[in-house]
Amino acid sequence: MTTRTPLLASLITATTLGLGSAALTTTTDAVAATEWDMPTPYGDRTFHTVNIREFADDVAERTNGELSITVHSNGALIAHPEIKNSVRRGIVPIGELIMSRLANENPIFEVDSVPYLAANYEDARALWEASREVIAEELAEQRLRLLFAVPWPPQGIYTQQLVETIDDLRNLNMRAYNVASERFAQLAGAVPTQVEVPDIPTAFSTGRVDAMITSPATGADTQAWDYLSHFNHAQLWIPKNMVIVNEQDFSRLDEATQQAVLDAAQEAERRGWEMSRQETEDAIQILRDNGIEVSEPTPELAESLEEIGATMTEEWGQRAGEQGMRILESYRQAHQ
Ligand code: PCA
Repeated sequence: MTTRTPLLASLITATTLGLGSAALTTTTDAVAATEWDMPTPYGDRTFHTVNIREFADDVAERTNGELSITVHSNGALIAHPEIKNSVRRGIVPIGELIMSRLANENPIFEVDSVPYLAANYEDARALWEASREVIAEELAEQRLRLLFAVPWPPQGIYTQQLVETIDDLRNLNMRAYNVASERFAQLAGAVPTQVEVPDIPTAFSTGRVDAMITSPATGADTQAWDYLSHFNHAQLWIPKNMVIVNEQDFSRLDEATQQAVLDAAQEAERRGWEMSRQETEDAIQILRDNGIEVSEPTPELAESLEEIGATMTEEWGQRAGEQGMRILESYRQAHQ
């Protein structure tokens, strides 16, 4: 053989390596396997990502490989702010994002980020059950199907010094990730800056921020001990990530495959809630082991945090309107 076209050359190489056979046989199969790319915003260490990879494996298994989902973590394929619209437009069929990122579209998406409305797992579960339908309906209007949602551990405050009163947060540059964490920083007299998780280490090392609100999980995943010394386990709220799928892509799957996705999603949600609880304890221990001082709010700080919570609850209520009231009403009923 003398010359080959590059395409032919790569085809021959692929076939020699045994990579070509699958591609060649699928053309003769009755149904070709479907491949989905799935962008997610957080890194591989994060339990959400671990859970989503298990979800993808589960889907492959339940469908005998008819639907194969490739997870692209850490915002590598699509950055967090673009994930929702990319799924809506069908650029990718499926993706993960934090629900409260959509607060600017509709305040119901940030009901899980109102301080102290549901700050332990039982309440967070009850709030999710009270809000799931309204949130799913809202997404359905954009031809998006909500598959599952999994909470982060409760949110606390990371700083470079001990925080005993709210005044200790004054004028700090505080990293935020949604409208609620931004508003919280403002009400605490700090200066909020939005930073995505993959950018946290750089934001601290360049001095752009010197404090943050997040979970023990994200603190441990981003090795907070490299640039912070204190974690206050204030348990402000329990935000959730959600996995959404483009309805048109979903409807193109045959019925059995659709059902397999729904079953795997239900299982991922159950598993994810358990992982999250476990992660709270594990991550706090990791923080301690690496020299972070972990404390609970002093009575004085707790009082100020509750005041901020009351203000934010009122503000949310004013914004959230009829849909918000529907959620609060069924949440209250679940509490009785
Ligand atoms: N980690 C994500 C969202 C909430 C959390 O615990 C973050 O810090 O952006």
